[in-house]
Amino acid sequence: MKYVRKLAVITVSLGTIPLAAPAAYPAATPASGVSAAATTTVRVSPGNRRGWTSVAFDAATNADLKSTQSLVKGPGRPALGIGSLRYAIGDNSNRVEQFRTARYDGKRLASVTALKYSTWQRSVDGANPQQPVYLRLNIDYTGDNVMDEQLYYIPANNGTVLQRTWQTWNAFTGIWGINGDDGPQNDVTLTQYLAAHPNAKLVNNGPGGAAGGAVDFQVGAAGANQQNGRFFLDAVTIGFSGNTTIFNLEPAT
Ligand SMILES: [Ca+2]
Ligand SMILES: [Ca+2]
Repeated sequence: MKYVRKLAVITVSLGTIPLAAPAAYPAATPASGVSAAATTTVRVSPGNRRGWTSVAFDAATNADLKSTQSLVKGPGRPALGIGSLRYAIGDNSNRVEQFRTARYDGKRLASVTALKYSTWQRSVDGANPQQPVYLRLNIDYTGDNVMDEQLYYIPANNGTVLQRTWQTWNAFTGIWGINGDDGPQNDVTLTQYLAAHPNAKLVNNGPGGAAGGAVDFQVGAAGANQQNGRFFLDAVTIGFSGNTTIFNLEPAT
């Protein structure tokens, strides 16, 4: 059941952005136990998935399905490296394919400083243009570690979707649906969401997939928009408190 939650538009700061020390002064040394902001690129491959799992379920029956996902070469020139994660959806428009991780569970939404990813997709039967992989975050805002809402970043609400073309989506600065996709007019920014739920944090589990995790790049359950299509994901970029990890999805070598 979709519903629309009205959120006050209040500007709040999404975390603290460290300022660079003036050139004339020596750079401050981080306090013990505090790591300096950094960006790290890691390779996700069949032999080392870095905490990411591929699961699938049927949205109509809630039955687990065998995932169709695989790490493959291409298509075209991926955002990073030579490959990407491939999802396949056939005739069953209730199939939901999830690429999830629990590695960020428990972290505060307010400390997110980067959320970005790249997509490519095509229709198999040519009947309908396909929509890109979307991003779902499971949120607890009451502090009991039980999910209250889900935030959905839907690329089509954030720009023009192209077929058979790599595109990069900046979900951190984009607009999000609450508990589904009610169109861009009802979406909120993370800043707006945090104004209403300042203690929001990422939480396991949410519907679908015994092996869960709050951060989930998924396809499916989108009617003809994600049916009989092939979908690809790469360059998943996630940052908290200025520390950013770029996951380069790659096939086995
Ligand atoms: Ca790649
Ligand atoms: Ca809760």
